[in-house]
Amino acid sequence: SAHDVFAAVDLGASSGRVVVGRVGPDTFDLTEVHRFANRPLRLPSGLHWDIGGLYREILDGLRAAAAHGPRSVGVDTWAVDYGLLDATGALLGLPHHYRDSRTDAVAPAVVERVGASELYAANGLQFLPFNTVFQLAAARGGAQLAAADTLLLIPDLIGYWLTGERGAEVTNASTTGLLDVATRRWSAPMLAAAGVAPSLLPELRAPGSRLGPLLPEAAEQTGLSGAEVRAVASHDTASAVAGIPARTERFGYISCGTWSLAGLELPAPVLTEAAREANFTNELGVAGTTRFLRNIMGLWLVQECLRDWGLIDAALPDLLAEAAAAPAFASLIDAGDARYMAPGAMPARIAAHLRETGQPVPEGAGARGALLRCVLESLALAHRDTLRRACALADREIEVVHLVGGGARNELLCQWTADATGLPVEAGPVEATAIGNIAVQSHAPDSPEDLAHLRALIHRTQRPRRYEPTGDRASWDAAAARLGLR
Ligand code: LFR
Repeated sequence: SAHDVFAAVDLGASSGRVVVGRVGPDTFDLTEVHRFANRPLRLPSGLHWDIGGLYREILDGLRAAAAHGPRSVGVDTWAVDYGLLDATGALLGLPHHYRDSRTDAVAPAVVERVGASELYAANGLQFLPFNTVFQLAAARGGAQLAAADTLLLIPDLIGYWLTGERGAEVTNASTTGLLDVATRRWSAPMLAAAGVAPSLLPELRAPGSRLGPLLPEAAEQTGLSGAEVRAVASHDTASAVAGIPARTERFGYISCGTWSLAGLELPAPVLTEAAREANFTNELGVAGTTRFLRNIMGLWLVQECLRDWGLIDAALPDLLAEAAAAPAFASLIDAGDARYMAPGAMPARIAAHLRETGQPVPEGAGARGALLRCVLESLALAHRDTLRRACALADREIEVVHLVGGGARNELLCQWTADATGLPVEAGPVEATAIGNIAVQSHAPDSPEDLAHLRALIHRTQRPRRYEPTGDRASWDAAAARLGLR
């Protein structure tokens, strides 16, 4: 037929959704059939994902998708986290959340033991305390790891429950720290650094490869008997980058949701000492590309302020209006700072940072709006700094910034990112991740030309909104200088 139908399961750190895509030569229509909250579980054993609850929501979503007759299903989620299976295939305990604190002391100890340069040469990753290699080092000696037969990253775990097939999709595997950045195979030295046996890791598989049909119980619970499951770019950020509606190679991107992932798409990794010192990561993208980027705290800062204030997302528009009216550049924070990683008491943590640095803490009427302004201006400055550094490190120039994900809805953030970078920002699609997920199922891009062709279709059907830089350049330069940023 002229159109094919696909289903995307996209789990983010704060919400999940199931989206149906109708794709044809000039069509790329999305229908969200199910959306649900993702609320972590805090237990005596630490911060965990409620993986059973999430899986039930996925089955419900796939049941809603079944009415549209998808030919295949793909699953993407956040990176690095995993479940452990015993020899019978049963899950051993609840997966830990990457924001759990158990790696806080272990990660620096592993870096100390192995050497930061050695780690970077092997896996090309930015230092994040939650990289899988550090999580495994923290789990070492525990009963679950001792009993484990197979480690599955979250999207691969869901794929296993749906199909019975085990594997490790390579874009997501590239975030673990266990993949060799040069060979794109599991790295024996990195496995040794984590202290795990090579047999724990399943075979790698490429985005676009087939897992198989649904198991009888999954088919029965979803009504999806005809569909098969395909590996997509199962790292959500890899899907989001695939879904960027770029029309030039000279683009930078910000995948802006819970995190802001800012950087460049490159043909090969950049493994210089300067890139390591600037803490840039080389993660794998579709069609053999490298995602050269850095993690910035992102909308997590906003989400955690709202949560602390007992407000829901619906309260945001009023607060954003207050932020727009608050004085510019009154107080600024480093939105790349790992001190904001853990959940809880976000406004107090920001206030403490402002006090330490001798900046005014917003008070009285309009204080929340002013704090939000501080956060959003600081994010725009972090976007600018990260993109400028990426260009310098990779020796590239860009002419446009694509901002995709939930942050594309935030007009202040988009405009300020344009103003701060001095570049036009093309904002949207909000659902770039689901689009990239579906696009890998429909187009299986495996060359830069395929990718450009796909992005042209996405641009025609999901037109981004353009923000021209209009702000006062000198004041953004001065604000960046205050934080010691580029
Ligand atoms: C974004 C993301 C980032 C990764 C972080 C933790 O959702 O996948 O790319 O660094 O979550 O997994």
